[in-house]
Amino acid sequence: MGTPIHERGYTSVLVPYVLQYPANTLWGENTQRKRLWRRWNQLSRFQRNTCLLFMALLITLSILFVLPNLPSSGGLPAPSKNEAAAGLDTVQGIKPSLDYEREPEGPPKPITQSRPIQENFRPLTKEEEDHHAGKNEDKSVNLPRNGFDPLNTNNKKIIFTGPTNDRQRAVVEAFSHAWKGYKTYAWGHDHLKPISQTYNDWFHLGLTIIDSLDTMYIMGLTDGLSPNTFQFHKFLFHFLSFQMFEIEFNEARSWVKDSLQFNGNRDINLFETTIRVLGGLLSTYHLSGDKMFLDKALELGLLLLPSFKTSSGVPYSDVNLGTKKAHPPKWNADSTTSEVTTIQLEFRDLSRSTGDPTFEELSFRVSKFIHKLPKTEGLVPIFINPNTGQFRKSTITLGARGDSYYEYLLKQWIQTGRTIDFLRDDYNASISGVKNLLVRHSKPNNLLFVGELINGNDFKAKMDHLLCFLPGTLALGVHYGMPKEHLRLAEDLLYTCYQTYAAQPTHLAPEITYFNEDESDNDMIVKPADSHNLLRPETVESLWYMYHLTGNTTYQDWGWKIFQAFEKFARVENGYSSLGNVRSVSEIKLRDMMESFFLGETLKYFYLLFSDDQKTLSVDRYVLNSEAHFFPIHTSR
Ligand code: DMJ
Repeated sequence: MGTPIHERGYTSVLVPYVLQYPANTLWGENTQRKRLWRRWNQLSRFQRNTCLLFMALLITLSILFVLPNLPSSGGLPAPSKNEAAAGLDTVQGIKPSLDYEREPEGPPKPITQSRPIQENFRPLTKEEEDHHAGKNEDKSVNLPRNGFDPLNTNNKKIIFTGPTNDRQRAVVEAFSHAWKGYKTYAWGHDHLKPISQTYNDWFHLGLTIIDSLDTMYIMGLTDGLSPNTFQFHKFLFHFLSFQMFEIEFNEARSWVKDSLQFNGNRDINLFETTIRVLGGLLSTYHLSGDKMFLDKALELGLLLLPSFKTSSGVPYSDVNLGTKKAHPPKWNADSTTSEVTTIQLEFRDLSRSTGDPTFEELSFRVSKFIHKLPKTEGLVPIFINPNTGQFRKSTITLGARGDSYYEYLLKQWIQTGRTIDFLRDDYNASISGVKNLLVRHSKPNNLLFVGELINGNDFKAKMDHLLCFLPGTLALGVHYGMPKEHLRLAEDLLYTCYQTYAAQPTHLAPEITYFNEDESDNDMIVKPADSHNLLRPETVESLWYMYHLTGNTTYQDWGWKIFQAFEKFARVENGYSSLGNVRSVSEIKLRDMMESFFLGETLKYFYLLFSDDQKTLSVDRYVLNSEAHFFPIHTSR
């Protein structure tokens, strides 16, 4: 069902009554034509002139914008069949009907494969086989000094024409709803608090705007008069329906250009700022080709460099933008392992995009340093001291504080054209460690889960929602030639991740789930203190990777169920809110917070998951950072 236009945040323009008739009634019948003519004559001269002015403006704009976009002049792609059938409604959101139902109870069912899952995994090239056989040596980093890798063709601007099906349109509508709330109550601040109609600031960097830039770009929310992004059919649609243009991307761009400031006496977290802000700016630069975003990224990158001034080279967690000094967090002398190892994709990309090797050299030194430290079957503790450079005896987990260490081993290897062998080897060793030490099965339904080693020793059957990034990363690895058995692990684990949603009455997952290994009725246990949902992306992220790489539409259907649950329980009048309790539909206890990653990641992954086009943003062309921002894959180390 279509959403009424007045609910969608457009500004209506008052027009003479005569122009408010639907077009087909207006021009259809003879009698109506006469009536129209009579009404026209009843208008004052001013009203008639205003109408004529509108027509003249329309004709002028048509000439200006239609001609350059005709196919012969290499114009923009024509709207797809679906768009045309939907009446040019690529920006007209459709609110999903909430046919939400509780997932039936019962033992896990195997995924219905639409085709054998391995079919989509391409065979390795000779060069890749040599790498996997360890035939190529690891040589020192060799950066192209002129910025872009000459063999990489991914720096061209891409034009996105908007959603092509109802599920995607529903996601865009959700984005527009969230954006409208953010704009109204939190513009320029980090996060929206949609219930209290105010904002939250963490680093004072407008996190939601920057995290959302490439989402808006990919969703085609780029209408307006910018010659770079103008799409005539959307313009005409808006013009004829007397609405102002939706120009989300352009207004965000203006804010970044004119209002984003990286100064002031305030601490920012190196990791969070890198994945959200540096990542968001660089990704938008690569997709849009707009150098302003690269300039801003460079400005920020330079301010982050003091973090690396430690005796080991392992960075401190925080840096002060005013004093330009870095330091550990107040509560801990150590840095977090996943944080210091989840900045390399972004820093390398900044180096290669600007031609300044400093960023890549400093950040990659951390990876090389950690590569040499002793590990437990490839697994690492969650804390590391930046002064001694040694791990502190602490928990081993692929959940909070451990997760993206493993993710970036694989993704750095892919980003550098699969040329740096120790990254691949450490990744493979860690997945073997996961299988040997952390994978177990619950009772009574045999759900596969990945637990933790407390203090590096004691197994705990606890799994963070954050860990649900792992099926996607495993599938990506198999696509690039990692052992095929990793895919079975990915399938089983993603099934469990989905069950953490489906088992709850809200169909939304809690932050942490415990698994039962003894005889009991329930495989999963959720403690009251862990029963919140922060609108996190990880399960949807893995659903996208698995659909993207296997073509199995079951993953889309699971994603749609989750999306509907967000619509039903997290959507509020002014945006989306995290929930305090997913275990009860009557007591969800809204927490009044919409984190930037809901727009930057969760809605983006939904949009990608439901996309009819899995080629333009393929994992063969881009590697996505930990915050779902896109980086081109290079062909050299
Ligand atoms: C995001 O900021 C990133 O995905 C990060 O890697 C982990 N946490 C949040 C989302 O849950």
